[in-house]
Amino acid sequence: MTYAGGMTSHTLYWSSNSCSLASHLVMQHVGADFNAVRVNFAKAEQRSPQYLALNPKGRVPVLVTPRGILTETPAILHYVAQLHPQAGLAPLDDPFALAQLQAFNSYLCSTVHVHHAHRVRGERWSDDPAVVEALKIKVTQNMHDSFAYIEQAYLQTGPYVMGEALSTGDFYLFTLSTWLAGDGVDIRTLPKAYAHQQRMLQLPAVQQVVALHATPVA
Ligand SMILES: N[C@@H](CCC(=O)N[C@@H](CS)C(=O)NCC(=O)O)C(=O)O
Repeated sequence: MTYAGGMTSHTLYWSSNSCSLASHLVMQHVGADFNAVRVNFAKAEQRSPQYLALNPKGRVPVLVTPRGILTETPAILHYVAQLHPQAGLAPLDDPFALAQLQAFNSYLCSTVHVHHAHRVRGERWSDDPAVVEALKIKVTQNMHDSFAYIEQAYLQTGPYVMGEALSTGDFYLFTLSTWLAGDGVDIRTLPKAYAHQQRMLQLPAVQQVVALHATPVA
């Protein structure tokens, strides 16, 4: 990981197989001018003194902006949508629809992501190896049920989370859908979520960033 100097442009810190994919996808899709810095989790770079000086949370994503850093995926997604209104990734002039989108992104962040973390980050909740193992027990069920809820509540009327309009929520949902196989959920058993994932994979920005995230760490 090489640290970006200066604060004159936007720099996204990302890691493969992480929620930072959502921010990366949205920034690429809107054509944002930004630098991208890969953080190597295998080397625990997110816990290095240099990284903790940037983000004391020790997590990705981090977006370095001219006014300071931003963390938390929903905040970054909304910031990018606001800076690039022409991309139409959020209903910026409709308070209710915007609140609906914020609710969706908050659900992914505070609930679905946390279900997944019980499989891969159990040590956050306990130092006891038996407890860490036990925390994995309901991951498959919880991830399945969350995506089944999303299908029923969001993917009934249109191909996208917000119906006919592509939004930040679609890139975020796509990101979490890439975790399902590892969490023991076959996405093909969730036909609307599967169709959504396949539709998102048609977008050039998704293809480019997914390919980048799949490259081995140097
Ligand atoms: N609520 C945060 C969660 C950030 C987060 O947990 N990121 C994970 C990757 S998905 C991470 O950096 N994990 C590193 C670690 O736990 O050491 C967000 O949505 O941005």
